[in-house]
Amino acid sequence: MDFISGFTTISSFLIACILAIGLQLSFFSPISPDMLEFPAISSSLVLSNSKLQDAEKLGEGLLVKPEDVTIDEMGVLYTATRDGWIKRLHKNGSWENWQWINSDQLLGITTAAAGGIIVCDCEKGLLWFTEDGVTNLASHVNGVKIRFADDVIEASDGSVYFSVASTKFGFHDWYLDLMEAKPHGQLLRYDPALNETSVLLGDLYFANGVALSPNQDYLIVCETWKFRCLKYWLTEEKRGVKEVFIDNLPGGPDNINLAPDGTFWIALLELVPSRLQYLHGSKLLKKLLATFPRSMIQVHGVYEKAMVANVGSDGKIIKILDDPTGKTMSFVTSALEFEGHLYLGSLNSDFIGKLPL
Ligand SMILES: [Ca+2]
Ligand SMILES: [Ca+2]
Repeated sequence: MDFISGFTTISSFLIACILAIGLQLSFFSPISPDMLEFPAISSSLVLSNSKLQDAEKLGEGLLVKPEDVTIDEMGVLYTATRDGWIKRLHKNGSWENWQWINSDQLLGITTAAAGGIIVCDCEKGLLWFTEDGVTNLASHVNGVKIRFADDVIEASDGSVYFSVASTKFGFHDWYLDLMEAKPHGQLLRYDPALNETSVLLGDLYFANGVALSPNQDYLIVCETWKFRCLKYWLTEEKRGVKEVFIDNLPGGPDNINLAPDGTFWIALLELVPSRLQYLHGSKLLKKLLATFPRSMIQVHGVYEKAMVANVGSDGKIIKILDDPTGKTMSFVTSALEFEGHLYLGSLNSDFIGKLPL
């Protein structure tokens, strides 16, 4: 009798556990995932050269996770850090705490023709910082609050193009958007003449870096979870046409910047270590993992290495620079070329990397 009642107790316990896990997965998982497909990468691209390990550390200890970098025509470098500061580096090598806002979510930045810089804030939308303070250029689109604005570029006609990485998840939950692998991203345009913001493209897989072509006939927007960047045409004849600019990138593209020679620099994220790729093939496993946020850190590999790609205007990779072990830098999110050097932003460093080219 004792044996039977013990067996019944264990069975009941196991059934309760299975039911609890089932309920957890069905009702409480924060994501409703799709499979994430990984591109076939040509083996020549995965050869490591460790070049990013030679980067010099600018402002080490002063900068909390500087995601993006921009340099104005006077050669002053700006970056936005997790403590809400817009900091700038003068030509004489001195750092200045220039402007502050109560936000730990300032991402992409660009210089503005009218002076100052335009900054993406994941909570407030699009901000314009000048010597006089800050102006909120765009906080809503189609009556909906803009969240997770990610990268921005200003065209010569005054239009400001910017990306929204995810309309579902916030900056601190970006990895949930990765696990869900659904297209919650957008490309937006702010029109300063009308003071209006409109959606140019929806259904993007984590819309991230935004750049303009040298003669501004098209825009590039990168889709991180698709390992690709798209062209969005701006000319009269082709306005609104969407094409693939580059795909099968050897990492998830983050910010993109036009280089002086008309090529582009794209920062690439190590989204998933190869040993964990199988996780993205199981919706059930993804649902389970997403209920334990701390375990997610093991699933993506952005803290393990850094990689940037130089890509021609024909969408072909020219060269790749990397730090395969994260010795000097990991989680590099932006690469900007200026006067023969590459300036590198990162969400896992306390400095800007500077590399002679
Ligand atoms: Ca930028
Ligand atoms: Ca970004």
